[in-house]
Amino acid sequence: TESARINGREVRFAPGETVLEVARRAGIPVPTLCEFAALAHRPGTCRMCLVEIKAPGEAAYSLATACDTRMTPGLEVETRSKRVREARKLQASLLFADHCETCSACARHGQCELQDVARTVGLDLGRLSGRYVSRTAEKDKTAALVFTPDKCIRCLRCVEVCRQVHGIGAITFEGIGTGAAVGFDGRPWAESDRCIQCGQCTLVCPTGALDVRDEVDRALDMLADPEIVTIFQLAPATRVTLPEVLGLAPGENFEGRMVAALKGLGADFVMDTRWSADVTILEEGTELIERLERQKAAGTLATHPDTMFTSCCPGWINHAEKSAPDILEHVSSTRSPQAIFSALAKTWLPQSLGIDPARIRVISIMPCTAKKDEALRPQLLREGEARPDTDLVLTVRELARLFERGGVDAASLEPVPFDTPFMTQASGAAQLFATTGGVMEAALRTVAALTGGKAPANLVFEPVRGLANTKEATLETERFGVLRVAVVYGIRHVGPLIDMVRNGTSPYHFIEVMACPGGCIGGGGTAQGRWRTNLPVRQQTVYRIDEELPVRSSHENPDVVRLYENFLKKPGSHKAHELLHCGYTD
Ligand code: HC1
Ligand code: SF4
Repeated sequence: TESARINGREVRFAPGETVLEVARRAGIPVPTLCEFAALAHRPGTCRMCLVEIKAPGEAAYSLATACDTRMTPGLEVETRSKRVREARKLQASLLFADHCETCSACARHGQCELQDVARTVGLDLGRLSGRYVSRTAEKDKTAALVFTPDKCIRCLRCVEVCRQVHGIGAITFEGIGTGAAVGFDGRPWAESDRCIQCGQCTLVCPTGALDVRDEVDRALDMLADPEIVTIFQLAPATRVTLPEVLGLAPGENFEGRMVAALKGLGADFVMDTRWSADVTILEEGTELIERLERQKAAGTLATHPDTMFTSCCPGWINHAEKSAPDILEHVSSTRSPQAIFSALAKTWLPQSLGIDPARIRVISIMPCTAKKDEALRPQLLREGEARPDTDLVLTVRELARLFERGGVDAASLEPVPFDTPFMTQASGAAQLFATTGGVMEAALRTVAALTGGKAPANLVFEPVRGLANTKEATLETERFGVLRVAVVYGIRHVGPLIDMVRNGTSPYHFIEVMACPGGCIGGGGTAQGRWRTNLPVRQQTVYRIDEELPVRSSHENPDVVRLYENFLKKPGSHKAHELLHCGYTD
């Protein structure tokens, strides 16, 4: 290593390291905005990380950006001189001069990186205040997301996350001069032929420029209406991702407190999407076994598997429809657990409890932005119904706002169990849905049981666990021989698998695809400003909940067995197809 000095203190560094990296390691703060270490992103557009540098032999210090200036032997760096402080202040005021002045109405207010930097440098708006000319007053909205151009500081983190995670490049840099901002190929966002609505961009955006569409007031309206029966469903990943949104450490299962808080706000029923995840496994597992039977009969089972993809991630479905419609015939027709829950909450539940279905509103709480988009799919509309089965989807971030606006402090409440007896009991397998590999592990448990397969004694399928982008496993079965499966997240990593299926070389019988890093625990509706950092803890919490549940496999969930006995007859039945399956747009 070499040596240099920051603020007169000796620091060691390896060749190639930047001034910013060395300063950070030494615990010396340097404000940044556009830089994003987890994406190795340092476009140098915000100029907030200004420092003074002086190389050996130079007479005077000069200003430089720490993020893209390499440390060199003997370099003298000053991070807090008057000149540095004034330069940063000026830089921050220039950013604010080009930013709409509506902080108090912004969802990021109080948690905005631009505000944080302003406070750090001691921003003084001075003569630049009040002169902002709006780029466009229009917000660009989709069913799930909102882009406010006036809040874009051109850091390009969103462009990078879309490229690196999905390889899609749905977000582009557009316009020139003060009119420049990110955009969507020059079209309205809703018309993008690439964006999958996963919301990863909203997790890395430092300001409120890219965010989820806020529908909290719709939920409050429903809760306040005495004519309406509100039924909440809580997705598997919500209970492990809410703590961070509330500013707490991850690692705890918050479901009991979520139930308590929603009950406190007047929810009529609080139920569990994990229950319908178990139903999903029965439907999807049956579909898979039927496919395998056909291949067995045709003699292609081992040589040319007819690969089936999972269908519960709407980000993945949006991608398949937009960019690979020819493989839709390989996508399971089973609806997602969200959609299955809602279909049954509007049919089986009211029939069993004697409630008028027209009074019911299903509000689903999701870690996901794309679920808002999924809820509006025309393929999910029951015949003769004008209203979608899922009436409203709130992300975990909106749930925290619902608690705030409703005046409940979820963290301080005593946990309360879900409402019984309907649609709440869940297996450990259903909890696993929250993480990459979880849908597959849940399916393997049930498929093994139904086909004479060799499942591990503890039911833990290690090869599909963990946070690798692509995983593979095999299952030996009596009925079908060896089944090969793959698990992938990040649309970028599904490309090679799609190609194999297309050209007939896929060795896999079943492939799980989730769009977001780590699966839903990394969903676009979870905590901002913590991109990928806490995925291992969130995932371990999911595994722990699975182990603690008395029933570990979907087909052994007594509440699901009852559903089939009393209503659907058997998985894959006519009624099950009508309510729990769907087609796609190609
Ligand atoms: Fe997911 Fe799913 S696991 S898609 O990630 O299949 O959002 O949590 O609810 O529907 O169950 C999300 C999570 C969620 C569905 C289930
Ligand atoms: Fe939504 Fe989960 Fe898919 Fe992300 S991985 S788009 S959170 S369903």
